[in-house]
Amino acid sequence: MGKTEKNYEIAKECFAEYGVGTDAVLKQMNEIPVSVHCWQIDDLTGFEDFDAKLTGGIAATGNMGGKPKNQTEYFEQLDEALKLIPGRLKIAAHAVYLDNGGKEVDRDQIEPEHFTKWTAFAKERKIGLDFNPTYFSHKNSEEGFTLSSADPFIREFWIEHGKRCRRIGEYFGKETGMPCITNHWIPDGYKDTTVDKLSPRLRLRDSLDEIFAEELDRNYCIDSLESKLFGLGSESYVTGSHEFYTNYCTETKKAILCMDAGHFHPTESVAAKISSYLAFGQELMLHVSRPVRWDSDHVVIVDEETVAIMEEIVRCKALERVYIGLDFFDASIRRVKATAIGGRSAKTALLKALLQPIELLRQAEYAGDFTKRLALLEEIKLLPYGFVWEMFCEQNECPSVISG
Ligand code: RNT
Ligand code: ZN
Repeated sequence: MGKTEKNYEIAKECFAEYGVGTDAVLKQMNEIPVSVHCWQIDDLTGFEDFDAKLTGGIAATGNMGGKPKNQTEYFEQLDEALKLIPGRLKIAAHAVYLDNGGKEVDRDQIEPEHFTKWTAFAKERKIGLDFNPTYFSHKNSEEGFTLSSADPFIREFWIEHGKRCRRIGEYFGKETGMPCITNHWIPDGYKDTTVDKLSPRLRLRDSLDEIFAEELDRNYCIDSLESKLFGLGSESYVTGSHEFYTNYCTETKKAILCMDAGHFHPTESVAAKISSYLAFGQELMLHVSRPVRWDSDHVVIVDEETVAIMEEIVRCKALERVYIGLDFFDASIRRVKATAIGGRSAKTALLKALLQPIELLRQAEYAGDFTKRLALLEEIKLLPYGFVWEMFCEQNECPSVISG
């Protein structure tokens, strides 16, 4: 027996004492996809223009070398990163990662044919695809407003973009045989105290109604709307707030809500919000990220909030209703490894959540034995999760450590 197998046997016994079956957990781990975002590899530059500037109140800070200079390098590096993340995956692409064949194709012109590299890449690796319209880094978003702009020309332009992106999402879904989550995030907002907070929201509502007017097959395209509290330059008012999208999704049922872990007040927890949506039969999309003091999009680590998010999904038996995606971009460390570290950490957090002794914890809680509940929650922190992780990596022919 090799070291991994020996260690795994020890872990198996330890978890069995708490009524947890590690074999079953490993099986589950192989079924749950994590959607790895495409944009950590190149600081969200995309393929429209390799000198493009990132705008919209988000920023990839740092100047680590090795950023891909063309599409070939980009896909090589993405592939390298994915090889370091064990288990089922999806890739979340963004509209600026189109292949325009060297000709200018504006955002209101994009078609599925510009994204065939993505479907080929995904099919070859048997992974799913998600999609994101890019409502930023463009001359028509420079005034700070897109779908909620007061300028009908600007609004129309972005509505057309949204409509086209949904069809690309549907194309992704059909090609991969897995639903594509098409996630809409807009940067719209004001830097300073805003007098009319209602009009932009009414315009956003109308724009979304237009974008979603075309009914698409839910087996291929599921739309999500990503809320936000503030951005750089939109500190005081964001049109697409959490409340706005929560209400839009509930009332229209045209889209599901996307919660990004960095888009709330620093003491708010996404984990704490999940069950309130599930109580009303809603599905959710998540952008697992790591805000450090603000929406800084640091690489995901196995921190308390990430584990809490995964625990909540598992405890609510909502693995089929909550879609797990990643969102971070850090240009101060090596980008391929950054993608891999974040992906692995999200999966580690998921593994920890699946290995919790839910039955024991529930029993203690229902019996009103809160002392036992607390004791258990503390004890299990020291169980040998790493040994199960090693086995998970081995089964997926993936290195169990990547620091070397
Ligand atoms: C921005 C949102 C959004 C973006 C991506 C690139 O605050 O989190 O999800 O990070 O679309
Ligand atoms: Zn996000």
